[in-house]
Amino acid sequence: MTIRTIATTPYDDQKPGTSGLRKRVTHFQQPNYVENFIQSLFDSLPGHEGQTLVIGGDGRYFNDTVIQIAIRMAAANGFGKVMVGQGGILSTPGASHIIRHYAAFGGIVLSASHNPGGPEGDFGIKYNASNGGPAPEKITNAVYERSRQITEYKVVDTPDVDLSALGVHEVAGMAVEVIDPVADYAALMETLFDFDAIADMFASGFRMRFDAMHAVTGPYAKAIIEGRLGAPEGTVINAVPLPDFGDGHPDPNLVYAKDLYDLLMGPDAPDFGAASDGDGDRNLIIGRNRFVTPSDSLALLAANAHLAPGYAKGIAGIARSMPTSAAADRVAEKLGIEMHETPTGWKFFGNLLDAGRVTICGEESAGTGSDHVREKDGLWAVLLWLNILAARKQGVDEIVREHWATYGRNYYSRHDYEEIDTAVANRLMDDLRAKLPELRETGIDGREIILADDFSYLDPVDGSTASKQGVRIGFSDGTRIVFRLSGTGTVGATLRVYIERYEPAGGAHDRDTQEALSDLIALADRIAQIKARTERDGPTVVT
Ligand code: G16
Repeated sequence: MTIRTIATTPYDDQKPGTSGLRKRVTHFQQPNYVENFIQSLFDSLPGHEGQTLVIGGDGRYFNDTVIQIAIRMAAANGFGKVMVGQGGILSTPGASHIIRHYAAFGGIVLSASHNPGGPEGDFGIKYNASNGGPAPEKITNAVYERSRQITEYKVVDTPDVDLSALGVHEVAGMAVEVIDPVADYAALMETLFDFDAIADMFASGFRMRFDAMHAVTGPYAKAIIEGRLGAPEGTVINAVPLPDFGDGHPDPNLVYAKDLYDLLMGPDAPDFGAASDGDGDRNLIIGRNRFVTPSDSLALLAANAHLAPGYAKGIAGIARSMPTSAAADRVAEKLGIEMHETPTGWKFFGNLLDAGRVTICGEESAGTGSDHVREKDGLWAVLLWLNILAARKQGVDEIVREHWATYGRNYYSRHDYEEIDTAVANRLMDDLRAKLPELRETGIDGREIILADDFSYLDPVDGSTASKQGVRIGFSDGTRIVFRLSGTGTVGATLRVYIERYEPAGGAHDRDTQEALSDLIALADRIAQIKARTERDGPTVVT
């Protein structure tokens, strides 16, 4: 089989964001756009020849086309083997596990996460390294530099590989193994959690609904929750991954999973509701009459992890992204373990996990995970919750209240202003940065400001740094407002405003969140002039 070298010209916008390269499908469909990016990636991975590459995606529109391109280019670029999920399916945590389990060189995961799919929707390509985690900035920066200079790419001319059945194929001398996307992952979960105790709970009438949102978690949740744990059929809904996610928005939050929320708040609510996103790394947790914020969920999972067999010996430490509430910090303090605050992006947890300094990580953006893989893991979070419910024999609401009674409550909300003009957004952030010295000096409304900076991170493991990671304004009572621009949007800019107030143990823990934060929300607008500058009446999404 001859390797063809095709001439190409660079694109100037292939800079990976918070999690890989994400753009509209139509953008990816430009001539050689996909090929340029994949070749730039392979060119930035010294030593890949003869090695194993894992490929899979969340099943969204264009997944199948790009998988075939990636296989042909992997063969032309000298990889020894490709492992690909049956039907092209691999969840993000599933891919992370496969890379680690089979000691692969790395993996390509095709997903735009929770963004909508379909011909007019979004697509994405990200690379995970041999530890199973998202490529660190050292690699993504190299890929971007390469993409600006690329002049040719390599490919072999072969027919599409049949991905519909398990088995091994050969493409120009390279083995392509089509693997079961679920089996290894399900086996891993069984080593971490007390499946017998959870199965007993279901057998005694515990009711749950899991909404897979027509995305990648469907087959995983069906096999584990209904299959191995014996939950009644119908517990997992929207379980077949569809290229356009059933025309939905596979983002498990209170806006896009409103039906689930309404069910859990309604008269015949099941005991537990959960959902995951497009590629299976995010989670939504709702108990009967109790939504659990991702920040609280991280704290609760960390505080109770020892109840699951995989964490019975305790956890080494916790890490959270900077905008995530400080609820987990209080748990780490009580447990006497390390606590780390990192920039937004799961890639920043990798070194801490590899070094064994933290066991559990989490983010306000509905992601929690542990050292079992190097990605956040939606189903893992759901299973740990189920394990805790089975062990404590209490409902979600009761567990959450007890947690607040012990540690205090961090009222927390995120307000997103989506698709605003990029120049307006950048100016807003620049002006905010310029104001910080004055705010530090004078405070605001008679309140003392103890922290006003643009977050920088020094990785304690490899000494790398990341700057301009979000503006933080903190008050002495634990109140905090954070402003940053999203790194995952595909059109314009998204401004995220994170608002947090701490109410100590013994305080009022039953207030409505938006009401409890209303003065801070108004203050955030005054500080950054959001409404005036964006010409919006309010945020697009409140979570
Ligand atoms: C990705 C990253 C997360 C990050 C989230 C939101 O998640 O992996 O670490 O918290 O994006 O990022 P941003 O605030 O920059 O939009 P996912 O689930 O989209 O891959």
